[in-house]
Amino acid sequence: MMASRQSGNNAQEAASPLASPPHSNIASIIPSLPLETRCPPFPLRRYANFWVPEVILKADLPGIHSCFKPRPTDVFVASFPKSGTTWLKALAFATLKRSTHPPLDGDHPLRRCNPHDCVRFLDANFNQQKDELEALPSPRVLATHLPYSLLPGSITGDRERSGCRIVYVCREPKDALVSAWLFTRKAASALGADARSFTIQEALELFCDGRCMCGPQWEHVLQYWEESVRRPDRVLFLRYEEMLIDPEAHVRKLAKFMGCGFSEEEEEHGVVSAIVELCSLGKMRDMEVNRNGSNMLGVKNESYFRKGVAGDWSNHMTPDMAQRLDKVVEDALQGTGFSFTSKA
Ligand code: PAP
Repeated sequence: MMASRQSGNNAQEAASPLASPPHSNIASIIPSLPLETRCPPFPLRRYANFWVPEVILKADLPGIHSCFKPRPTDVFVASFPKSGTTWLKALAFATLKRSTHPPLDGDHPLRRCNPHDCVRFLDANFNQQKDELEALPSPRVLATHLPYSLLPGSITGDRERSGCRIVYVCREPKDALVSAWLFTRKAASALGADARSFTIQEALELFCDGRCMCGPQWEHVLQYWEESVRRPDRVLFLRYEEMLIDPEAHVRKLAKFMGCGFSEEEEEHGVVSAIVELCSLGKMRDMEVNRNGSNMLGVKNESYFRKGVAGDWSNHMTPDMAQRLDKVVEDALQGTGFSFTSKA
């Protein structure tokens, strides 16, 4: 297993003392951090080896580190963007809350709200929503796109003995890139950027360089994977492609991990398949709230539900482009024990 490798392409940036945690006083060092403005919709800064939206570094990260009070019962859905977050949010919420909200309930929150409204991102407007998060009843399901190394010790358990439970979903890099590129082109204007002319070639170059939201993607994945190997009782590592093949097995695994495994009676009553059905792409996409609603930033809920398959990259990338990214990822993962194609 790897320990503290340098990531990205600029060793000088990585070695800068300004670019390492701990995360106190981040706001004052932001102007000195490397800046990337070519990756819509947000300007990114390179901090502690990851390219993070400036807005998160300015407000959300300091807020989370100083004010967020995790509970031992909290479950975090963690992911690199466009890796299956929306689906995992829905599955985790439906599974953990099934005693108060049975999946067949016609008034289930997931039939009224988009999964991103049922399970909030900690790193999206944290300071504005912290009281709301505090008011949520336990057990809470929350979410983050932050790299593991940027989470406070109170969540990861470095400072307190138990820490929270984290469920991570990983996706094959080419599919994550294509999904992000298409989403950005569609949703960027709501986020204050015009990405209509953002080509897949540009997106690929930036992605290969790690210059995308919370990139490098493989480093993001690797951190959580390593932690899942080190502390399997605290970090569950799932793969989007495997979830697609057998969603029911993953829901059972998820429930067990969250400490709420299914009883024989629930199994007999088909609760697992009801959860899978409720959270399926087809069902979610057809719900009124997801067809016509939008989030507080103005991004349409429908943008979160596209094809939901493995291998769609081949419809948008040439074999040469795919080879380029595969090689970057293969080189970066050498000696780590992790692979996107096989169960490590
Ligand atoms: P986010 O990072 O903005 O939250 P995220 O949910 O991680 O996005 O990724 C979106 C992808 O998950 C989309 O993939 P695609 O672009 O390749 O199609 C989306 O279609 C897929 N997705 C959303 N909901 C589901 C679901 N219920 N089942 C399977 N895949 C889903």
